[in-house]
Amino acid sequence: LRPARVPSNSRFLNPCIVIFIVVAVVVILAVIIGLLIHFLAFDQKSYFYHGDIHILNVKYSDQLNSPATQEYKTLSNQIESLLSKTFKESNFRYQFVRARVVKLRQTDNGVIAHIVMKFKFTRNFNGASMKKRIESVLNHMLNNSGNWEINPSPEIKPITDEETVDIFTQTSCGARPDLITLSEERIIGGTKAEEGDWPWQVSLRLNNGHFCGGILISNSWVLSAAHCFRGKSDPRQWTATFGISTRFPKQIIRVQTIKVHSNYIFATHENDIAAVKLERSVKFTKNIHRVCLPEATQNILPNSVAYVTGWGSKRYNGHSVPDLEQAQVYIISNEVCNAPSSYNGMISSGMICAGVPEGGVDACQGDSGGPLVQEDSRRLWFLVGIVSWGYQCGLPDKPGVYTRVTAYRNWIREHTGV
Ligand code: 4AZ
Repeated sequence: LRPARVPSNSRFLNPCIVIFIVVAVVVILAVIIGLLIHFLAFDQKSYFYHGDIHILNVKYSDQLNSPATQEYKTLSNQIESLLSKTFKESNFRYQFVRARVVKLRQTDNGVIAHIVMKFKFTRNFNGASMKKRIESVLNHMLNNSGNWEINPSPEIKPITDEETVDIFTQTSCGARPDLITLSEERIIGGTKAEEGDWPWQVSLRLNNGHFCGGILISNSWVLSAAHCFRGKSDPRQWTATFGISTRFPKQIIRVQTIKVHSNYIFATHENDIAAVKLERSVKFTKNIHRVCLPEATQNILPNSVAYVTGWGSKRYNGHSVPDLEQAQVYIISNEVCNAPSSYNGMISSGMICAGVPEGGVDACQGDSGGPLVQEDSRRLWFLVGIVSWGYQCGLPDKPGVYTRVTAYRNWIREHTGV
C-alpha cells in the first residue's frame, strides 16, 4: 500500500521561518561587524618605545648622577615636559600617554637622556610606519627645542611590556609598578600592602623564621639594622626572601656576608646599620627591585609624610604577621624628639624619629632593619630611615626611632659600592 502523499511545503518555505532566518542572519552579521569595528577602531592597547635623546649643550655635572639631586629632577622634568608638549601638539595628541626619563648619562659632549614613552594605538596599526612617524615628530621637536641643542635623528625602539620592566628596574630605582607602566597615580590605602607596593622590602630570616626587615639597594645588597645580628652574625644562619608574603615568598636567596657597622653601640643604639650581601643576584621584576638612596646632604623635612613597612608585631610583645603591613607616619625633628617628655636627649644626629602625635601608628618588634621611605616629586621612593628602636610601640610622645640614612650615605657606599 502506498501512503497518501503528504502535501509538502519544502519548495515554498513557511514565511515565518524565512523571516526568522533573515533576521538571524542580519543580527549575526551586525554583531560581527560591530565587533570588527570595535577591535579595529576603538580597542586600544598600550605600546612602549625606548629611545635616547642626546643634549649637547647641557654640561654634565656629578649632580646629574643621582636621581636624588635637584639638578637631575629639574632636567628630567624639562625633558618630559618638552616631549609631552611636542606630542600633544602633533597628530599623536590622542595616542600619546606619557614620557618618562629613566636615566641621565654623561657623554664626552653633553648628556644622554634615556626615555620610555607610552602610546595607545588600535591593534591594526603598522608598526614600521608608526615608528617612523613618531621619530619624525621627535625630529621636529628637536628643531624647536628652544635653547637646547639636541643631536638630530634620535632612534626609537618599540619594546615589550617585559622589556619596559627590565629597563625601569635596571636603570631606575624606587619606582612603583604603576610608575613602571606609566599609569595613573595610585593611592595607598588600608594597612595591608599589595604585591609591588614596596618592591624593596626584604624579610631576613634566621634559621628559616622571619627575624628582621631589610631593604634592597641593589640586586645583591640589602641594608638592615646592626642589632638584628647581635650574636647571630654567621651568614649561614640567614636567608632573604622577597614578596609581600613570608609564607609564600617570590624569591629566596641565601646570605653570603654580613657587614655590621664597626661602631654599633648596643646601649645607645648608635650606628645601628648593617649591609648584607646575597649569595646570588635577585632577579628584578616589576614587584621586586631596589629603592633610591638619598644624598648625604639631603635635608629630611620635619612633618613630611613617610611610610614604614614590615612584618613586625602589631603590639609590643606580639607576633610577626605573615602579610606585609604599611603605616603612614610623619618625620619628627631631632629637637622635638629629644624633648624631656619624649626621648630626653637620646636621639643623636645619626637617628631620625617618625610617628604620629597621638601614637598608635608605629613600627614594632620584627620591623627592625626595615625601610622608612618617602616619595619625591617625581614619584620615586627614597630610603630615609632604617627601623632601629623606640620605647615600646605606638605610645604617644614615644615615636619610632630610625637610623638616619643620609648620615650613613658614605658608609653605605664604602661597604657596598652602591
Ligand atoms: C624592636 O624591639 C623595636 N616602636 C623596633 C621598633 C620600635 C620599638 C621596638 C619602634 O625591635
